[in-house]
Amino acid sequence: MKYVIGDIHANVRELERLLGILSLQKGDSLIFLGDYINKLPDTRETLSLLSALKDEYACTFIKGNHEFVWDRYLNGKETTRQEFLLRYGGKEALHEYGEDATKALENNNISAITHYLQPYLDLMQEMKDWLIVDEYIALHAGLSADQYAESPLIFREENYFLRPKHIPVQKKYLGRFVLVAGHTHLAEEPTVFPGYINIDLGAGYGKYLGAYAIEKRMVIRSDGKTFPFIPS
Ligand SMILES: [Mn+2]
Repeated sequence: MKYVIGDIHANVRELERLLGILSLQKGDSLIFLGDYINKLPDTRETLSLLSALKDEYACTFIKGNHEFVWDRYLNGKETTRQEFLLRYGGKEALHEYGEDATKALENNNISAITHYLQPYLDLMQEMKDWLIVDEYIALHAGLSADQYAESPLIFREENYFLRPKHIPVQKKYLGRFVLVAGHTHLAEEPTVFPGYINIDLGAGYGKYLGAYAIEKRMVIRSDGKTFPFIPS
């Protein structure tokens, strides 16, 4: 089975709960939609669980806007990205490393933060911007109208950040691929259109984590509730 898994934001409890429900088999594939950390404080445990999953299953890690910003900040030394990180959970991500770590973000001490977040940066090395799988394109946020006929897709910064109101949700990419995305927490249930499925079920806000089971054509929520993919 192939599963696309929504935004985790260090909610390792919901990730464990979801994995328990999926009861994975050898040969299963996991496609994570990005935003692995920030907002909730269990950075280390989340990263080590993801790394363990990578050893057991075929995993694809899609890059979210939070990875994009950390990458530009730590690897690209773009200190203007600090504002986003301070605002959207970067301090929470560093909390368990102690006061020096959160201070390092306040002081733009990039080398210190790089040290703390090394496992995150290692994982980032293998991240992709999108993945075509069966009749779907898995990506963090969305595509703009002008990209729906673009092949190969040229990914841009806005594709990590697009909100559903700016995504042509009735259309399919190249006329045949449905977007499976996270990024915007709309509801505790998936939001479904003919060309767009949103599975950010709010793990970053202490709510649920969702997985889209491709062969079953249904979203499985971390409490066990399921939602068939029936486009509105
Ligand atoms: Mn996001």
